[in-house]
Amino acid sequence: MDVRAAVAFEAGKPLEITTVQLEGPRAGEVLVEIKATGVCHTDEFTLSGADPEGIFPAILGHEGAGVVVDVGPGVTSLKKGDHVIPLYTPECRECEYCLNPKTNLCQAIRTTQGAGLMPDGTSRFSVNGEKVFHYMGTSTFANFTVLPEIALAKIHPDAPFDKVCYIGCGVTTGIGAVINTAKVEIGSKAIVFGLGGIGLNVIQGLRLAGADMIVGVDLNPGKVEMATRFGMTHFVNPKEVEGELVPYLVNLTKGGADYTFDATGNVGVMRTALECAHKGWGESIIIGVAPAGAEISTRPFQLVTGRSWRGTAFGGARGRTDVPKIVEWYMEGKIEIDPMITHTMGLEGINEAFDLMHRGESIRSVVVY
Ligand code: NAD
Ligand code: DAO
Ligand code: ZN
Ligand code: ZN
Repeated sequence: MDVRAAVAFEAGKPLEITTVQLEGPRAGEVLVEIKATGVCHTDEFTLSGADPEGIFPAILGHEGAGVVVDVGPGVTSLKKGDHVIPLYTPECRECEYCLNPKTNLCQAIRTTQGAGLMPDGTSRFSVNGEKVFHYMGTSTFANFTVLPEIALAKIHPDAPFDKVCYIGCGVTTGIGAVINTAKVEIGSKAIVFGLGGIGLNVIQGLRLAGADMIVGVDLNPGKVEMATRFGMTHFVNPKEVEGELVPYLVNLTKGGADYTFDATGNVGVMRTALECAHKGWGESIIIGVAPAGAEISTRPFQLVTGRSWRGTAFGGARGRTDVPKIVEWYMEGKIEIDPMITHTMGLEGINEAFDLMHRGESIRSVVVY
């Protein structure tokens, strides 16, 4: 079938809106009509060429929501008409990783997904007979896409697509980092570096978890209003701190934070985040994705004296199990999403979403098909 898609033909070039051919679902696969998709920093990272695993031409996008229109042979958990959120971290419930409660990194389709292909090693997308690669197993910058059954979470049928698409990455990553990865306790002190689309969700996760002190750190003072609305109790702009940032933050938190989170992707910030975690027990969680070749460093004594460094992908969430629950939290008003969606546009306007992100003017732009 012909579908409309924003195709990344080359790194560093704007997406091209064009007609693409999509093959129907094969065994274990599902055809989904994408109704809305967020544009995340990670799409920009890949489009810019900074992603060492970036493959072109490809259909990017990994923060979607839509409706099942067809299922391939052997699909049992989904049917036509179901509302779904695509999962770039699938959940097969059978692999060694899914069976280990310590991780959410299902490996069932990891190799082919990383190569921009469906699990049988082929692509469903082409332009004039030339192969176009999938991206993160999701490719939500197309109005129809094909995914493995294990990479789809079935959600509440009344959930608004243009809001809950954000649960496909940013919301789950931020809230999950707090609840699943850090397991923050009531009364904790926390510091969040980077108040963008991920950091704001870390902040609302901390509020949900009952943290007492939620310090936000960002170079852009334009982020303060939104972060305060979501639960930030103190703001620090590193540009306005005289002297070193670490002792300033340790002093502010009276000894260091119980939990710190990097949501910038900057390795210098990651070091600061580790070092302002409390001696003896502070945990620092890396969420940000650093550029190719970047490395983190600190003095080992920081770890010897009880701080720990950890990381999280998709907020440690098991998508088919956890994403429907987060959608319910949104429907019940336990979490907020709407104010973070600062811009919406049609597919034709998708490059503007990247421009807004570069200028630091958006939290989330959502493309509505
Ligand atoms: P964003 O661009 O919306 O936000 C980043 C924020 O960091 C901005 O507000 C910016 O002003 C601030 N910032 C930049 N440099 C800073 C510095 N030196 N000190 C303090 N603040 C600084 O990006 P986002 O969408 O929130 O994504 C954040 C990171 O999370 C990215 O690296 C992204 O790739 C990554 N990410 C990771 C996962 C995961 O599963 N681990 C999932 C999604 C996104
Ligand atoms: O299992 O080896 C693996 C890779 C899992 C990929 C998880 C990606 C999470 C970080 C990328 C940002 C997503 C928007
Ligand atoms: Zn698995
Ligand atoms: Zn994302």
